[in-house]
Amino acid sequence: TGIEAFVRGLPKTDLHMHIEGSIEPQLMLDLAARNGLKLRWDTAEALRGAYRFQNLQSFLDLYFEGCKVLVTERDFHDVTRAYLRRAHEDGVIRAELFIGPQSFTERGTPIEALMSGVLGAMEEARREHGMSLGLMISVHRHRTEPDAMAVLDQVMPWKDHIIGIGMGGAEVGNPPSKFARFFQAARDRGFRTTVHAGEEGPAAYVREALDLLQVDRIDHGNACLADHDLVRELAAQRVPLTVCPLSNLRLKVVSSMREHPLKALMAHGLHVTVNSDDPPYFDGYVTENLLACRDALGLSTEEIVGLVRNGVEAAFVTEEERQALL
Ligand code: ES4
Ligand code: ZN
Repeated sequence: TGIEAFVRGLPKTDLHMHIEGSIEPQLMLDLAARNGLKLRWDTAEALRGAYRFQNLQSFLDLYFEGCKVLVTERDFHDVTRAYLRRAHEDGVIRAELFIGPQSFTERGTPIEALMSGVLGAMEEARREHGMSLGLMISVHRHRTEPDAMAVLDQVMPWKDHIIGIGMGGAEVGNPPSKFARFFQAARDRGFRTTVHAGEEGPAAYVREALDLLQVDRIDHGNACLADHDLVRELAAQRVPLTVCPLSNLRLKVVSSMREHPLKALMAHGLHVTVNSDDPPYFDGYVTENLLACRDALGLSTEEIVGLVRNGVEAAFVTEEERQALL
């Protein structure tokens, strides 16, 4: 339709996506075969059919199972290349990619294989598609703070190829405060920071992210609406929220797209961006996320353009590069 082509054609950002959550089902089967691994599904349709979740944990269980197919440098290269090609076709001009090394290093994959594969594919996409790209290292909040510190140490040889540090994983019971020293260390080493907060967790976790971790962005952030003082501060400081509407739907953070708080967040003057999170698992890249919001919430063309522009403003780029993207 007209609006679909219009949204796909808009130069967009994807600031909240996980490389290991971007493996399309057929690629997962191909990588499993290549590595001599047996999956519980033998067709792409059967695997896609398993992408039905009750909550964040039920998703994480399947997602960490899927991570097992990423073993060699070539695997990390191929999955990153596939995402970037698809995002480029979707009209993404700037992507910031999370990878969580702990899922792979715990099984003996050397950090070098992971970093070389991902960074090599990113360099190719810059050259072939003209994309602007940044890599962010994400740690797991359901593991310990010393584990996170070890990741920070492991990736320091690639410091100049990493734009930021983030954190995901099982949110409830693992508040930002558990990682205060880790985020201080990340900031001391010159990284931008972001943290998943207020996805399943309460507004208090978003508050901790802002005050204790002093992050530059909040990933998700939906729950902030329960705390009016917090909303005021987030708006006044223009802290970007990387919202992922279809992720929220599929993980039952919202019961339907019509209940999604995107418009409420926008109405409070928050710096809202729309992102894909884990596209095949949640059945949508950035365009589908924007269109789902438009259909359910009645976004105007101006509101869609505003959300897309917010993404460019929230990107971890120099002012010079931001001007070039606008
Ligand atoms: C997540 Cl560790 C991780 N990866 C992908 N998506 C996520 N959502 C919350 N934590
Ligand atoms: Zn995420």
